[in-house]
Amino acid sequence: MTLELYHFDRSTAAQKVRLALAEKGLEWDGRYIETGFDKRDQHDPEYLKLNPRGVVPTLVHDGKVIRESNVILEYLEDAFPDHPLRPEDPFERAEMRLWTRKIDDGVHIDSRTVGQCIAMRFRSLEADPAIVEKHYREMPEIVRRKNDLINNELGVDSPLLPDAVGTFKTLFNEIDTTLADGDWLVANMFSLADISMVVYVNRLASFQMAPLWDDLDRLKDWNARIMARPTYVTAVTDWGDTTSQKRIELGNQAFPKVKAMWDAA
Ligand SMILES: N[C@@H](CCC(=O)N[C@@H](CS)C(=O)NCC(=O)O)C(=O)O
Repeated sequence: MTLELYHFDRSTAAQKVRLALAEKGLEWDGRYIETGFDKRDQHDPEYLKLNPRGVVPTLVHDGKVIRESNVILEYLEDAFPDHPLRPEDPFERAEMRLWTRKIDDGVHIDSRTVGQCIAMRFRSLEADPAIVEKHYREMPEIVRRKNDLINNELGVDSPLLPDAVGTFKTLFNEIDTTLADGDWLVANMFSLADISMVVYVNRLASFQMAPLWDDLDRLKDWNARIMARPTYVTAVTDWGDTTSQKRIELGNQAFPKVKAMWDAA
């Protein structure tokens, strides 16, 4: 049996899959996708055959290609039922899926907007404009391309940012409220719901935004519990991220404006 994962360090969508693989004790071979403007492996024609949207993760299980992180997570549950990360009960399973689908309903794209406006635009601003232009011309996903172009140009003044910040205020409050009923989001077990949400909390924290949710004690405790799991350390923390210093610097600069948006949301 072989499992190959196309991924990169700081990708939230890939972090979820690495975390599930670790929780399930599955061995996998990594295929690292370099997204720097000088490499752009995600737009390589060979990779686009596996993942036409030009994104990670992609899982290849014994030659079968599975895309979309939420689909991959459910596939792993179906193919490898040991160490379940999904409740048995149909109603609880439905509740779990209401959490995971939030990501595809907007959380992921809003996370990209927040990250791009606060910090990640620096990559485009510092690169050769001709290479950046080619990158966006070849980017298969139109929404991502359009949003990035606005966010790269305007940063924290992007008209897309206030709503994206509002998405996280609503989401993090919902997580905090739900945790009043137990340690985990669904069915008193660590599940795909927790895995799917926690990576976004830490994504925003990587941009120095954690003071925004300093009043959400249950969310903070839940986050700390997950980060203390040995699987989180190997699947997420140890992978680090090559842009962390820049994120800290630019995150601190952006904080007052983002806080004003959070307070107004
Ligand atoms: N809906 C997709 C989203 C995947 C996605 O956005 N991946 C990002 C990293 S988190 C990526 O590959 N970005 C590369 C790029 O935008 O060029 C999933 O859940 O698998």
